[in-house]
Amino acid sequence: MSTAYIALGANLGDPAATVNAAFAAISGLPQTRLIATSALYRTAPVGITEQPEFINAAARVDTTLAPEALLDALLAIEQQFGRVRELRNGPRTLDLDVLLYDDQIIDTPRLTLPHPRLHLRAFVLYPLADVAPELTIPGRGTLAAWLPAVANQGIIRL
Ligand code: PH2
Ligand code: MG
Ligand code: MG
Repeated sequence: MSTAYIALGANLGDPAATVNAAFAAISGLPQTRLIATSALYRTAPVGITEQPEFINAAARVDTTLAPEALLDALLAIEQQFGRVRELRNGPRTLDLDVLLYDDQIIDTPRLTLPHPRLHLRAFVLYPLADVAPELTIPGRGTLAAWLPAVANQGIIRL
């Protein structure tokens, strides 16, 4: 059994309802148990700033799906929620990213773990701290040590 952390993000439609429904969809994945869910956060868009605010959250799962199989399962959930890929980093009904899978370091065309920007983004770190306050990010030290640097990024815990 492995432990993985998943980031959830949405900023089209009813993002809070979508994120809650996505938690339920994740809990229904095969070979996977949903262990913990974070609070929902309202966050300022990072990257393309001219788009609606996001709702972000995180989940911890225990799974026997391999990393890329977990990724495929999450992309299928994105599809169920009507994700259309247009603009990179643009608005989306649902984004599900694998953040960490055990302490594995993976760099394939489809999947980079740990997620390369996770330690720089309040919208990832704060939800992740809810489900894994003691987390160490492989190659980057503790999650707690990165939090102060991103505290000014515009994030509200709902
Ligand atoms: N996702 C992005 C780009 N920018 N900004 C916020 N606040 N939340 C996100 O989930 C997000 C973003 C690309 O995945
Ligand atoms: Mg993303
Ligand atoms: Mg994504």
